[in-house]
Amino acid sequence: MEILKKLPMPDGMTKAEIVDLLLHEEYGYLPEAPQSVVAEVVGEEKNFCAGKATLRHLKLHTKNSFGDFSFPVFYACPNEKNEPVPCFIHINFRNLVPDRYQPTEELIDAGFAVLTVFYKDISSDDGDFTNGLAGVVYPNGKRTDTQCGKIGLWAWAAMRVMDYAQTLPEIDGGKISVVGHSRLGKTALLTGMLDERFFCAISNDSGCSGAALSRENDGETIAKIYEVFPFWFCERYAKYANQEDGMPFDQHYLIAANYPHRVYVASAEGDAWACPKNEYLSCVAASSFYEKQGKPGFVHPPRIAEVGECFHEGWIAYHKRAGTHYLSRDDWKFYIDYLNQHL
Ligand code: GTR
Repeated sequence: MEILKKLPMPDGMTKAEIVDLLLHEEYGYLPEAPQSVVAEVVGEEKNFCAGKATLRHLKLHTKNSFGDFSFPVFYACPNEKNEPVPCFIHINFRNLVPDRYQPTEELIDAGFAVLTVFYKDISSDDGDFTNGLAGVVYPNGKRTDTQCGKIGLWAWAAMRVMDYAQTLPEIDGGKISVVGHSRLGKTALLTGMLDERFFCAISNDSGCSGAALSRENDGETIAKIYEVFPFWFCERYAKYANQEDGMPFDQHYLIAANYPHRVYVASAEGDAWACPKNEYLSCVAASSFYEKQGKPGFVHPPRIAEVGECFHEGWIAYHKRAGTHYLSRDDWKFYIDYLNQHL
């Protein structure tokens, strides 16, 4: 816990200042919000999950000042409901429903709807900025050093799914959470920071440049992530490689800037690359920002979490499960428990 004394703290800053710092230095500025978002139903299965749900294949058409962009979305919603249901927006690694990272029938059984966006339908996971949304935003495939990388583009799409979710009468617009795993957990936290409509942003094993503090990280470092995945971030982020100690922020700023809604960080014990200790300490360090605004922050014991523990009392929540890097049913159970406790 010694590291906590060495961290810069966002407590004297406004949320807008934190957002600007993180966009300018790490993720880059996103394209502006669209003028309109219209959904086209491409396919429908009314008896999905033994008749418990309806699954729709949608195409979301966005009209923007920089150009139009359309992308597919899957939407599964319980058929039986007495009132508008809570919902997940899941930014996923595959365009499958269900998927090993998305146990859709269990989510339906728990009373949740789920909207899924496949990240590569937005733009490829590489340094090519000429395809998908990147190709529309960056017509010659070139960015300035503060324009966003792929994480920002994926987050932009998740917000468009949120725009659509807000129009659905069967969904409770105040009970929508965004969730993603690993690089898409980083994306979920960025989405949560930029979009105050969410109930909770959920980061599953997001690690370096996601939930985990960069200072004294035992797993992935900024130098390592930027060497392999420079296109996830804005180009200015490069200058922090091996310069963590002098950084004017750390990843707890991203957790803190999820205020005014809730934020959930999950770690896996066997996921050393994501540094579970630093994911936990980031929650600890972000707590005072929430507390200053009069919300309970991270309610936790004065030590590092043990395997199997969850801390679900505060507006910052955390669990550490056994096993490796994965978005498992065990993680979803923890999320559903937390949301049911507070929704
Ligand atoms: C790794 C990367 C991590 C994490 C992971 C993933 O290779 O170094 O930061 O994002 O990929 O997204 O699965």
